[in-house]
Amino acid sequence: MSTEQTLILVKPDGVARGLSGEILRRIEAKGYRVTGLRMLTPTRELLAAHYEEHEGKPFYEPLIEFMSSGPVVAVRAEGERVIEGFRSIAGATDPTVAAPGTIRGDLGRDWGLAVQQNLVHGSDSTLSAERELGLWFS
Ligand code: DAT
Ligand code: MG
Repeated sequence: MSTEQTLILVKPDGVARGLSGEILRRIEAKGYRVTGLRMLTPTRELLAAHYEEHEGKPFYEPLIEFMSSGPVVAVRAEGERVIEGFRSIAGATDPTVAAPGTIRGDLGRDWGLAVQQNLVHGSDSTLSAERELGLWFS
């Protein structure tokens, strides 16, 4: 009915663990189309804009630190309801309780750190998808 685009990030933990291919595989196996792909180590400026909603939260600094610690893979994916659909295959934010079958549930766990290293980011609404795609794929 309405084709959407979303921003997906394979976070530094996912890239470092060699899981980029597996995560891209799951996106494509679900039937979504990858329409943009880039690898970069994000600046703090880019991450501050990306995570502006979390500024001031206790995990904010560790989050920026972690996300700028190495390369990420930024993915623009397209499909019907892809925003909701990718959040569903990503699983819950906390990888310890993310359902088996999801990316975070199958491949992630708690590493005892101040920030949850949970392998992927996915936009959570049409508004944030538009905003985030503008930041990462301008
Ligand atoms: P999501 O990535 O599922 O959209 P979010 O937007 O609420 O979750 O948070 C952004 C990231 O910040 C999340 O992927 C991991 C980290 N984070 C969120 N809540 C946290 C918490 N309570 N403790 C540690 N890290 C957290
Ligand atoms: Mg979020």
